[in-house]
Amino acid sequence: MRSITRDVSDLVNRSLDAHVRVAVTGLSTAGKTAFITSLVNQLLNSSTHDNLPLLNVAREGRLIGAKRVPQKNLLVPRFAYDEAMEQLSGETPAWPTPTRDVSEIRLAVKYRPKSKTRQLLSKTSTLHIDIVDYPGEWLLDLPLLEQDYFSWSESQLAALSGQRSVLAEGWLECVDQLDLDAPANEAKLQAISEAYTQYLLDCKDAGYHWVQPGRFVLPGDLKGAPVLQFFPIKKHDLDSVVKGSNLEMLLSRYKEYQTSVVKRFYKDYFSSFDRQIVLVDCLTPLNSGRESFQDMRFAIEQIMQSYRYGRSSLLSRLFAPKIDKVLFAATKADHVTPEQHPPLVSLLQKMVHKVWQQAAYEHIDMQCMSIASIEATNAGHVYADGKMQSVLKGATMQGDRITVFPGSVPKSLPDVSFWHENQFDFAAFRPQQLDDHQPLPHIRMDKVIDYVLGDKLR
Ligand SMILES: Nc1nc2c(ncn2[C@@H]2O[C@H](COP(=O)(O)OP(=O)(O)OP(=O)(O)O)[C@@H](O)[C@H]2O)c(=O)[nH]1
Ligand SMILES: [Mg+2]
Repeated sequence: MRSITRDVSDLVNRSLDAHVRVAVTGLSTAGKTAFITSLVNQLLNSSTHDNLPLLNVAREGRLIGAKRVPQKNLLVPRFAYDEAMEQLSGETPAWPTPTRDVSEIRLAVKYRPKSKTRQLLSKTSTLHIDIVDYPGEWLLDLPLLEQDYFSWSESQLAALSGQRSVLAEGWLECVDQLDLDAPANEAKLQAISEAYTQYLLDCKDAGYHWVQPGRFVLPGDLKGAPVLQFFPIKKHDLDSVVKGSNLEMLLSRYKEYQTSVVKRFYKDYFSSFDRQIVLVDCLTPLNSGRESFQDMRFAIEQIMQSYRYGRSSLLSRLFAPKIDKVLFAATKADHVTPEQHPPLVSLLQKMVHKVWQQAAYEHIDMQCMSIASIEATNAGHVYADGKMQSVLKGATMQGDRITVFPGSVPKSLPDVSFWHENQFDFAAFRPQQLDDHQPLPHIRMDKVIDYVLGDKLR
């Protein structure tokens, strides 16, 4: 009899258990690896520490604990949590190594349900969470699906202004020398593609964020594959493509890129996500100046196109997207003093405003927050020039202790005069030394978890 009761209870339990796929993205160095490391660390520590006061399920005493479980998707590399923690907790704490590809990790979170009906069915429930890390650069490729090779080439050439045009000189010269109608020469096409890829990498190094095609700079497992060997060309007549020519090969590679790289990503990954976190580092571009900031803003606008899926949108025509909540988080908030956090959120809101309105219309819930996944500084006050001044204390990457006021964050999109008048100096900090078995110090990770997962933990 008892075993039947247990069987029934197991069955009910299983049907109550839920599963959610949370995707984390952002342009490179936005803070994805630090964020996921902290997210996992906070949940794993939730049973033994009071580290998530703003998370309702924890505050209400219903959160039992979390553990790691083997991921279900065996084709995707594992997120390197242990390696990241090892680096952060070393004698000289270091930031986790930059990553280049998609990866994932799975957690099981056990909790006591809140609703009376659910309580009657089972005392505890488990939420399985897949957390997926993928480069935001891949989302910059969405417009490629609606462009043919010639219009894409045109858009690439049209973007060659400012420093980009200087960086592009090398590959443009190679393209000039290529006879598009000559028989296909794979070695030649490879050499020009390499020069073009180098130009894209140089753009990234120069602080540009809108760098497309995204896979050229972050190829993942496609490194060296011919599908990444094409480049924009100057005008050519569409009707006169010679069979077996260089042009024909370029056209077919572009098509293959659209189908097996861009479309495949949206169909295989993007379509499986339930919730999306987009991390944005607003502070580094503010540090780097106007061109870098404008470019980042443009890239974020492009990224947001992937969340505009009205019924007639490109993505809805490809598959049924199911992301119903998107969180935009301004990362590294510990780089500025606490009273700068509201302007930082306001700045991010202004950046995403246009698409936000549209998303609300399509019933996708969006939020903006400022966070520090791993807090590397301590905020305090000093008395200077006859008044109290808000400051940050931390260690530089070289390990020197410093006390600084890094500057004010503009609460709306900065105009031209702003760049003349303001001096930003957001220094990079080394992670703080961790006390044994203490969770990673953070700012508002609990608020993030509550927004993204709170409704699944009721
Ligand atoms: N102070 C502070 N710095 C951070 C925080 N998160 C990230 N950083 C800094 O930003 C750098 C990049 O963070 P990552 O987490 O590696 O960023 P990513 O988006 O995974 O970058 P890629 O893997 O290169 O795409 C780190 O090396 C840190 O220097 C944070 O919460 N606080
Ligand atoms: Mg990373």
